Amino acid sequence: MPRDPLIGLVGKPSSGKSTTLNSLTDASSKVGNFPFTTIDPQRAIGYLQISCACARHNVSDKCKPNYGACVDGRRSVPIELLDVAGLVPGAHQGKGLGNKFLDDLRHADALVHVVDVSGTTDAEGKATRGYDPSQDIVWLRTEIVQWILGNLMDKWGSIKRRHVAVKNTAVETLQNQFSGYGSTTQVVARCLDRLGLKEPLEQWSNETIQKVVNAFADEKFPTVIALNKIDHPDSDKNISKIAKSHDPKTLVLTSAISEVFLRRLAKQGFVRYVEGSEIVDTREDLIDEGDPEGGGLKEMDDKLKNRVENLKDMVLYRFGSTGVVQVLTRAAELLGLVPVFPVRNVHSFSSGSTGGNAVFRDCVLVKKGSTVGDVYRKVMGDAPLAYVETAGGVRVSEDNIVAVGKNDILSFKVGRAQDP
Ligand SMILES: Nc1nc2c(ncn2[C@@H]2O[C@H](COP(=O)(O)OP(=O)(O)OP(=O)(O)O)[C@@H](O)[C@H]2O)c(=O)[nH]1
Ligand SMILES: [Mg+2]
Repeated sequence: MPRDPLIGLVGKPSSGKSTTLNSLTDASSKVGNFPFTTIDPQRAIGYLQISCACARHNVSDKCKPNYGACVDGRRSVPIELLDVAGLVPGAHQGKGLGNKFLDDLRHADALVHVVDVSGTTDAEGKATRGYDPSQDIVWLRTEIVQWILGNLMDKWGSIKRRHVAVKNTAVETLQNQFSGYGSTTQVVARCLDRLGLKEPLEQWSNETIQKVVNAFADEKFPTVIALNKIDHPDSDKNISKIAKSHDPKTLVLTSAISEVFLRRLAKQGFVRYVEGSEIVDTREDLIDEGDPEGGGLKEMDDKLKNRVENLKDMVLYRFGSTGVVQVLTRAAELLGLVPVFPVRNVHSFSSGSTGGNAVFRDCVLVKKGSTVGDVYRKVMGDAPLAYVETAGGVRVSEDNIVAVGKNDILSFKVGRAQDP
């Protein structure tokens, strides 16, 4: 059965992984229904913001998610996050938490590399000044590639012999080795296609094997680079340097500590804050705008007011937001996640008995290329399926691909008969 997507946060000690995780998981200032946040110290539920199907059907006023929240068509969908601590240069040789760290990674579908872009921590996470954070991007990637490569090369002799003896294809042989990383035949096939290798596997040079492992790392661990601590005055020059040499699609600028701070202030009733946005209103702001009650917000002392003003100037007005919400959006884009809305009734979008006339109670995230049948098995397990309908009462087949706006609202009719 297809698993739920999992996003792993990686990075050296003190880069801000746990702060980022906390900033994304404490969603208690929002309206809605949040039955869980932290599962254990390493795993937590974050909230991915998507456009909800309720918006395009003009039923946002009736949208009531079972999990997460939906405000005017912006929906927060739970997604699982993993804090993978203990990575330092040399981890693949057992330094730091070494292989234990790397084994945790196997379950991740995408990675967020949290980089301390202020340069105030060295490669081991110790306090310093003027460290070049672009080095972290290089060594972390190298660790992952070396880890996969090392595991493969340990056994390459016998892998080759078996490959020849049982006359497997290169895809079959590699998938046997990579299945432990949660790989699939399709992933391995895509890597080999992209490389267009001519020689048979048993003649691959070390250089070729390295190319294959690199391509596999790209496919299996698409990575968002979160340049964190942008609130620090040393960050600017490092950001410009990294921006010159990296694909902008993979970079997000973040201040995790600012997001944690703003969400806490909102929870305590000092500000109104739209998570992930640049909008922070204080009591005075709202009074100025003509609400004599100031939105019912509490008065802040001067020290707190200054901190909020500072944060606006250093982070929100300069960068547009604290960036952490975009981290998940970007990871979801790299993975091509598609939100699918299972409903009982494809005309009213309700869920039948539960929830009255509330619409779009459920939303599941599936990877791009998933079929209607994949979604069915994820939602309903192996119960027999009679037929499936999408919006407008149109029948769809199990083999149809789901995509945003297409076959993404589904009603599964359980039963044996193929025709009603
Ligand atoms: N200025 C600034 N400091 C931050 C930011 N995010 C985190 N920090 C600080 O950096 C330090 C390390 O943050 P953590 O979140 O504990 O780092 P970590 O990556 O989880 O570290 P390990 O658990 O040791 O691997 C803490 O003192 C945080 O307050 C940020 O956006 N800006
Ligand atoms: Mg931590």
